[in-house]
Amino acid sequence: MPRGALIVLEGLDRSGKSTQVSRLVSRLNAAGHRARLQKFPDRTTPIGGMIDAYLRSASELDDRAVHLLFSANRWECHAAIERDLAQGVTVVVDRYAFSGIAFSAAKGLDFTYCLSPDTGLPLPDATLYLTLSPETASRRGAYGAERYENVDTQTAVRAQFAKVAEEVGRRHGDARWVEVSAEGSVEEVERDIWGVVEDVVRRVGDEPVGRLWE
Ligand code: NYM
Ligand code: MG
Repeated sequence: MPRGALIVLEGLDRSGKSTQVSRLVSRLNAAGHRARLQKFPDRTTPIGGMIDAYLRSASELDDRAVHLLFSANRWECHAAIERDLAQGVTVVVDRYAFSGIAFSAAKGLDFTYCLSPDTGLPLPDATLYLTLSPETASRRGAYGAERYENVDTQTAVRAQFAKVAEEVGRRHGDARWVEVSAEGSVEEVERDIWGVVEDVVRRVGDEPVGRLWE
């Protein structure tokens, strides 16, 4: 049986990821692929609950401690992801290790340190990075009330995402990281994402799943 594809959407807050991941899952299922959504952080687990409290500023945590919790939250889900991929289900992921690196490195944690706890996770077949200019972001209205949802942090995170893109290209090849402009309408962005994903899903069926940063 051909395996499913691991497709990640990344981007700054308000880049439209949540809208696009749910449209992508629907479209894949409508096209006859089995697909499901996985969101990180997954706030439904006990570790996710600690992350949620931190993001809502209901708790304070050391920067390294919370970095490791975000990674642990991915590790507690990896077996289910790998099982689904093996059974032919495409897993569409809303944020992954790349957000983990970008947000923690933006706080000043060492870039190489930030990479290491996610080493060995299933490697996405494609990561679609939704790009948004600061001007468009500000036109989309006020940020939410969570930690990191402010212009200064988002600017620093954008710079770290550029480093992450380079690192993915260097370690895993440029084809694994695809920039998609999120400036257009929901339908335009959806069409651009579909143009990439359709090919990936068809192509990876008999390739083994790679390992992140290995
Ligand atoms: N975030 C997300 C991190 O800082 N590290 C991570 O590993 C992940 C997956 O959590 N501002 C941050 C980015 C977001 C915040 O995510 C909550 P969302 O997608 O807004 O629920
Ligand atoms: Mg958010």
